[in-house]
Amino acid sequence: MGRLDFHGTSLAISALAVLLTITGCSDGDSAGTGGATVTDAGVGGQGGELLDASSPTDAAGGAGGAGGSPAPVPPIGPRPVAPTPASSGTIIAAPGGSGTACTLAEPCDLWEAVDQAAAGDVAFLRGGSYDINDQVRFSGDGTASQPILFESYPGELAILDGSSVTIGDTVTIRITGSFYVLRLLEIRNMPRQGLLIPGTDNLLEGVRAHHNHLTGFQISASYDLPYGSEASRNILRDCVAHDNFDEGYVIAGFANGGNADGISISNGTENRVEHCLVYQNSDDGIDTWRSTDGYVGYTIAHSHGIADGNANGFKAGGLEPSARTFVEHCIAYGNLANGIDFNSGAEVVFSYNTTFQNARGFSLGDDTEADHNIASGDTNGDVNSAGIQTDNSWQRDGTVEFLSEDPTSPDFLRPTPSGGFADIGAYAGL
Ligand SMILES: [Ca+2]
Ligand SMILES: [Ca+2]
Repeated sequence: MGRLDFHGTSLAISALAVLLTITGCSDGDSAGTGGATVTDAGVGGQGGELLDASSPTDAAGGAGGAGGSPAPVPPIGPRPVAPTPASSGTIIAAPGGSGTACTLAEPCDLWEAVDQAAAGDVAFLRGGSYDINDQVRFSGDGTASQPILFESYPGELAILDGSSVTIGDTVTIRITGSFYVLRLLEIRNMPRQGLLIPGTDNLLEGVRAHHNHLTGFQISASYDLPYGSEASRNILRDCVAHDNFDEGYVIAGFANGGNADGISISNGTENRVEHCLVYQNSDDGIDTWRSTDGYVGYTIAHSHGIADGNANGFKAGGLEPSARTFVEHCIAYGNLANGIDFNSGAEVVFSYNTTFQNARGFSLGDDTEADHNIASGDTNGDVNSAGIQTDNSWQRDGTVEFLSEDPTSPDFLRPTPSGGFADIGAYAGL
């Protein structure tokens, strides 16, 4: 089965355009394509050149289109992420960097910057593509007040690209340490996961992972209990994961599409996904598998399911001890299986979400709580007959009408004000 092209990817591109508009750079793959296949044409060819701010031109959705007025901040999905001021930089790396000075005049390479960065450092990566042909290990420890920050140099875009490594190779980018902050970076074409996070208390903001050969962002360490000392309390905020896929490979750990999610929280506790966008990954959008007390909010998942992928938008649990995943103000549409699925997680809560045109809207277990959700146009029905269901759209009279069913519209899946459903679903109160 090919990629599901559900209304194209213009909503995603629109959100990304907002992101890039604010950061003042464009990676060149959003402009004018409009289709399902995002090819990154042009980025590689630019080598180490600085990416230029002149063409955040996609304009999908028309937000901020003509007069240069700022695009409205979307209440759900990625929001603009403001760059850290250049004057804060303490370490500078560049694609062609060398030596150990790590200054603007003499930038070092990525690995030297990673080695040198300690609590309180601000490491800027100059724009361009970094060939990730060796392990990258963020293994230090920052603190809550003095994190270790890595970010694209203001106005530029640093791309960590694994395409020179054979698919299935074990070269990875990992955060094994704690209190790292990674902002405004792009990670693509890695031979397995885009970014692995076995560490704790890290923050990703405005990071984009795509076309990696397993999951885009995976928080994962061991399944040993009690959870908390690894793979815990990490936050992904305003991040995008798309077109991560593992179909067609016969390699241990790959599953012909079935193991590449947008964001996986495989174990650990109290991890959070906020205001993210995931689409066209081969397995699920967001999968909290065997984690506990996870939070997923204000996030969009669409068009999942390629080859043998499970094809859920949000999968809120899995094997024991998975429990208490909380999903609120999220939108799932165009996924080939369930929009939002408890997947045998214990004590899962789905509150104020909207599903649209998935196979089924919601899949609940006996102890799942589902309240104030909207399901519409899901071909196999709104919900199964299980769980604790309170004031959801299917429990009300009438039919949900939306202001728009066009993903490029800012009113996509927002209920009509007087239709009797505006007080529930993902947009309630927003
Ligand atoms: Ca799977
Ligand atoms: Ca999965």
